[in-house]
Formats: sequence, C-alpha cells, structure tokens
Amino acid sequence: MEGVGREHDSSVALPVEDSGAAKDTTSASTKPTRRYPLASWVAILALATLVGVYIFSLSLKQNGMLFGLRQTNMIEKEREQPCHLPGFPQTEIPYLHFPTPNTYSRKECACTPVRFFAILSMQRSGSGWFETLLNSHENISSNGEIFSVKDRRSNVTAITQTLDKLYNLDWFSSAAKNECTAAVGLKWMLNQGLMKHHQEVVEYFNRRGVSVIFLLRRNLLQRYVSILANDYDRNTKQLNGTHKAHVHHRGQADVLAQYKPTIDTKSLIAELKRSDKLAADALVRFKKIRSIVLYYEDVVSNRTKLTDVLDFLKLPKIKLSSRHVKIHTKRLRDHIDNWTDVSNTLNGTQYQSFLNGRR
Ligand SMILES: *[C@@H]1O[C@H](CO)[C@@H](O)[C@H](O)[C@H]1NC(C)=O
Ligand SMILES: *[C@@H]1O[C@H](CO)[C@@H](O)[C@H](O)[C@H]1NC(C)=O
Ligand SMILES: *[C@@H]1O[C@H](CO)[C@@H](O)[C@H](O)[C@H]1NC(C)=O
Ligand SMILES: *[C@@H]1O[C@H](CO)[C@@H](O)[C@H](O)[C@H]1NC(C)=O
Ligand SMILES: *[C@@H]1O[C@H](CO)[C@@H](O)[C@H](O)[C@H]1NC(C)=O
Ligand SMILES: CC(=O)N[C@H]1CO[C@H](CO)[C@@H](O)[C@@H]1O
Repeated sequence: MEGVGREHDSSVALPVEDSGAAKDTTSASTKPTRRYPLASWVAILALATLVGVYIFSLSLKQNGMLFGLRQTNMIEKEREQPCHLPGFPQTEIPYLHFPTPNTYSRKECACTPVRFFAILSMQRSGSGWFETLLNSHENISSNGEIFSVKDRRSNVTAITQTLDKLYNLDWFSSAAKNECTAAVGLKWMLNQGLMKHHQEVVEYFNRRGVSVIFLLRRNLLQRYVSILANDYDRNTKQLNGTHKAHVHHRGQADVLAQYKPTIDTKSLIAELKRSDKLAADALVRFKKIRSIVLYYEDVVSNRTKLTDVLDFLKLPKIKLSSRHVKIHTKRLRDHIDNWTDVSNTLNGTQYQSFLNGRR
C-alpha cells in the first residue's frame, strides 16, 4: 500500500515543477515585458498552463500504468512485510518472501526471509523419512502430505488456495516451529493432482518463486516391494492392531519386514515402466522450475546429500536427524516370496539391474 501512496504524492507535487517552469520563462523574457507587457504576460500564462496541463495528463497516464503493473505484482506481494534485503544477490530476490500470516504475528521473525519449497515424490520413496530430517532443522517447516486430502486437490482453485495458505504461514501442523521459519513447504506425491494439473502448478511455482526438491527412487523394484508390504499392513495391522507406514524401533521394523509379498510377474514389468515414466515425466514438466533431484538410495548411503539440500534452501548447515528406522534392510531376494520367478521375469529387461540393487 505504501508504494501506491507514493504515486499519489508525485502527482500532488507536480504544480511545484509547473511554477518553476513559469519562473524560467519570465526571467528569459525580461526585456520584451516593457514594450508589450500585457500580451507577453498572457502568452506566458497560456504557455505555462498548456505545459502544466500536458505534464499533468502525461503523469496521470503514467501513474495509471504504474497502478496496473503494481496491481499484478501486489497479488503476491501485497500482504508481504516491507523488509530490506541487504547482501542478497538480485537473483535471490524472487525466492525470498516475507509472509504476514492472518492468524498470528511473526514479530521478531517478520524480516527473516522465508523460502518456499515443495518435495515432489512418489509413495514409498523415503519422503516420510526425508521430511523428518528436514523438520529437525530449527528453521524448516515441512507440513506433510497436505494433498492426500481429496478436497484440497479436486480443482485448481482448491490447490491454489491450499498453497496460498501454506506459503502464507497460516497452515497448522506438527511441523510448526517456535523459531524463525526460513523455509516452508510440503511433500506432494506426483499422483495427488500434481501431474494432472502440472501446467497450473508450474505456473504457480514460477510466479511465487517455489523451489522443488525431487525425491525419487533408483530401485523401483524395491519400491514396489515396499508398496506391497505397506498395503498388506494397512489390512492386517501387524503392530498391535495399528497400521504403521513408518516405524521408530528396530523391533517394529523387523515385524513388518517378515512379510514377503508374492509379486505378480505378469504385470511386474508394466508396473515398473509406469512408475519409471511417471518420474521421468515429472522431471520434464517441472524442468523450468528451480530444483534439485535426489535419489533415496543416495541419501541413505551418503548423508552429505542432505548438506546439498540445505545449500539449495540457503540455510545454515547443521546435522539433520530422524527417528525413523528402515524397514527392509536385507537383500531384496529375502524380501520377495517368489524371487526366482521375479528374477526370471526381469532377466534381460531394462530392469534387470534392479535385482542386485545396482539401480
Ligand atoms: C473446487 O473444489 C472445492 C472442494 O472440493 C469445491 O468446494 C469447489 O466448489 C470447487 N470449485 C470449482 C470451481 O469447481
Ligand atoms: C533460525 O531461527 C533462529 C531462532 O528463531 C533465528 O535466530 C535465525 O535467524 C533463523 N535462521 C535463519 C537462517 O533464518
Ligand atoms: C504391543 O504392545 C505391547 C504392550 O503394550 C508391547 O509390549 C509390544 O512391544 C507391542 N508390540 C509391537 C509389535 O509393537
Ligand atoms: C556424497 O555426496 C556429496 C554431495 O553430493 C558428493 O560430493 C560426494 O561425492 C558423495 N560421496 C560419495 C562417496 O558418493
Ligand atoms: C538370464 O537368461 C539367460 C538366458 O536367456 C541365462 O543364460 C542367464 O543365466 C540368466 N541370468 C539370470 C541371472 O538368471
Ligand atoms: C503372483 C505370481 O506371479 N506368483 C508366482 C510366484 O511364484 C510361484 C512359483 O514360485 C508361481 O507359481 C506364481 O505364479
């Protein structure tokens, strides 16, 4: 609103310029005033008025244009705190935000810049674990699978409203921090309306400076085993009658890992192809968005990858931690019931390298 006020001021200030122009003209024409005093005064007055009216209308036009431009910018920035950004390179500015939540005041954090991110992933790719790691950082607030609720993704309007609320820091979840939030985001599965509305989501991410963290899985066969095992537990509730998608104790992990799914070898290749394609399509659709691509397997074997993420979010590098315990820790063959069938099916296909965990 302040910017708009200033535009008004400059048009109010115009008459000052006007009289200045008039003064210049008088001093330049001191001699003729003696011979034709009345005529020259009228001429000068008329000229000054004309010039004044011209400048005024010009400035009105310009202001009108400025208002127009400002209004589109203001849709995003209107509610943001006016903060100075000393020492931030120009290229960073689109990614820095100063949200002013509806529901509370950020107080001393008001001028802590906030970065917007979205973890784009697929089920059983380690995103639950990854998110707990991010949330162990005092300045990161990652709000979970917000779009698992169908109403929030039923149309683009609903998606936009949900994202607006999240990035305005008005979303309440256990990820809320007492510290100054410097990065806020969610995890969003590719099949939760994201690919369906990819055009509008890309446009939104672009417009609002949202950065994307892809978290994908190299070994899609291992992922498939995890999906089947998780589905099984959803029905059988092996841990004292409660379904657990993630566990915090080795003992619980071992109970869940006992189940060895029988894989339907007829549909296996089509299944792997489908998830391969989904991930590849996502990378293409979102290629214009600032992003980092992580593979679950790489993060598991090399925790320095997490430093890359903090670098990407431009946050202080600290050690991140999670209480999650890995469920499937044995060789893949020990987690599949009809292993021989599966390995025969994959032998000679593009997915053969999945068998020994090389991908
Ligand atoms: C979008 O979805 C929401 C929630 O399902 C619904 O209330 C709303 O009417 C829908 N809007 C349009 C334009 O379809
Ligand atoms: C992280 O939070 C602390 C505590 O609120 C704050 O002092 C610090 O400035 C924040 N760091 C960043 C990078 O915003
Ligand atoms: C089930 O509950 C009992 C008692 O509350 C506990 O001792 C046991 O460890 C639990 N089992 C699992 C698999 O979590
Ligand atoms: C671990 O990850 C870091 C950061 O991406 C990379 O520079 C390094 O080469 C990786 N180390 C190994 C052993 O792969
Ligand atoms: C894959 O199939 C070929 C013959 O098509 C066979 O010689 C080879 O032993 C098989 N490899 C495995 C790992 O089963
Ligand atoms: C669903 C499926 O493909 N099951 C196969 C598992 O392996 C046995 C033999 O080991 C096959 O008979 C099944 O068809």
